[in-house]
Amino acid sequence: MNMMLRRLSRAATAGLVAAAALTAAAHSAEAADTLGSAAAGQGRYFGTAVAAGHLGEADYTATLDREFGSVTPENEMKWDATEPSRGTFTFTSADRIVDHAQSRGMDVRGHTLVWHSQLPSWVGTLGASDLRTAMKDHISGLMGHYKGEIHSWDVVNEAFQDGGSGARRSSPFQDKLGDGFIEEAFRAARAADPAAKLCYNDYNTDGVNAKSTAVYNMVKDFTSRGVPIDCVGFQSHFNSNSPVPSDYRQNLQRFADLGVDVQITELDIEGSGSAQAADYTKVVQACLAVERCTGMTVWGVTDKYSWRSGGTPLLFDGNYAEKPAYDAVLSALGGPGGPGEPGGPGEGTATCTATYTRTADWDGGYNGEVTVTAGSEPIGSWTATVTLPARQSVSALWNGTAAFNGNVMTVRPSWNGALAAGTSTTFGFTVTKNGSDAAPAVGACTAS
Ligand code: G2I
Repeated sequence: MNMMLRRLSRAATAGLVAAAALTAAAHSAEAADTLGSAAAGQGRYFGTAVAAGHLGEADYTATLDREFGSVTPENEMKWDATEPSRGTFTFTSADRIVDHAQSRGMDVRGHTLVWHSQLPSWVGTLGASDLRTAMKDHISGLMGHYKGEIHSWDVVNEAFQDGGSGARRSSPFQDKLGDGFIEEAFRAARAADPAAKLCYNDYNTDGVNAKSTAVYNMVKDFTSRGVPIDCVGFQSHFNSNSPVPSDYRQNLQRFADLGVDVQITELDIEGSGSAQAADYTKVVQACLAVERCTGMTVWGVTDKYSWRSGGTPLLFDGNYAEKPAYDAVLSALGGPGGPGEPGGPGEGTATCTATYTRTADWDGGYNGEVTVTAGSEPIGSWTATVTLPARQSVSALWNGTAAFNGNVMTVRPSWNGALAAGTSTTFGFTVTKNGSDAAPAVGACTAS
């Protein structure tokens, strides 16, 4: 309620109070037939990056307003856009986006306060003491202007290097203030807007790797010492060089287990057709499988304005037509065309097969692996049964979740439910033999 009151107080100056209140109510009453409303039905937000310069384009704005529940200014809140010279703040473009969002009942993510890129040159000329003051002034100036109006802020963006070192990236902040600049930024951010969730945001941290582990260790240190941090943003810019990692969900979960929210902040996946759709489904399913994954943002409305436009990585094509990836996301969010829904997988045509192999064997046990392959239709999810011989028991299972009924193990996917036509995934398990070396029987695979 406080947030609503503060939000309306800035909107009131633009004469938007009534419109904001009315459309917010209308928004929440919508059926789950858009990305935003379907995600809301799962307790998540579904957002997009927005560029102020496109808001005058009718198709752009119609698509934005219809589909999305949250917006992130793509460039308009960055340091070069908001404080081009020291102490002089300009909010015109960012205000356009925030006012538009509020008038349609959408929430706003703030991106980004402290980043080595899109940094005006004056920042790099400052000595350490001045730089510290300028960083805190930037945080309080920008966050203060939108106090109570931003659900989550990317306080620090991309502060870690790629590669295996786990080191911090060189920047004026890192080079002059040392590792502590991140903590100082988060403390200043909490003071500037206590209602906003404070996020650390980065890329190539989507799977478990050296970079994400370095971020993980920082977040763990922050939470153990009471440094204010509420969320971690996973940019999730994917393509063939950087595919959706197989341990995406596990990585989100390990951060969530530290006691912070996780958000998918800049999602785009280069590609087209059913392969792109299947990748999007994996991402949505991963978020939905992690209770503290509070929402997803795609990095733009239409392929034609994407920073990677050549890779057609978004949900709407250049004519604002819904792509297969759009249908897949809506379906994964439980909207029309979802598993078992009219037109969705499981309506009657989707099939899968399951085949078993013993992959390791030792005196007291063995490892089994089941390969699940989709038939000629894409599937949203699958179920496979494994019947164990008498005396055997399962001591571990991976890439699936199991329910037991006597010696029958029913396995459903963990992150790997969505399969494009003809493609496969595997799950594995370790069995304790208890004196029986017989093979388990794998029953029929059911697709949905
Ligand atoms: O690079 C993709 C994203 C990676 N994570 C942080 C995000 O903030 C970043 O977004 C992109 C924007 O999508 C681009 O639109 O950040 C780029 C800059 O680092 C943005 O590109 C810039 C161009 O480089 C400028 O020439 C242009 O003036 O967009 C500016 C505004 O259109």
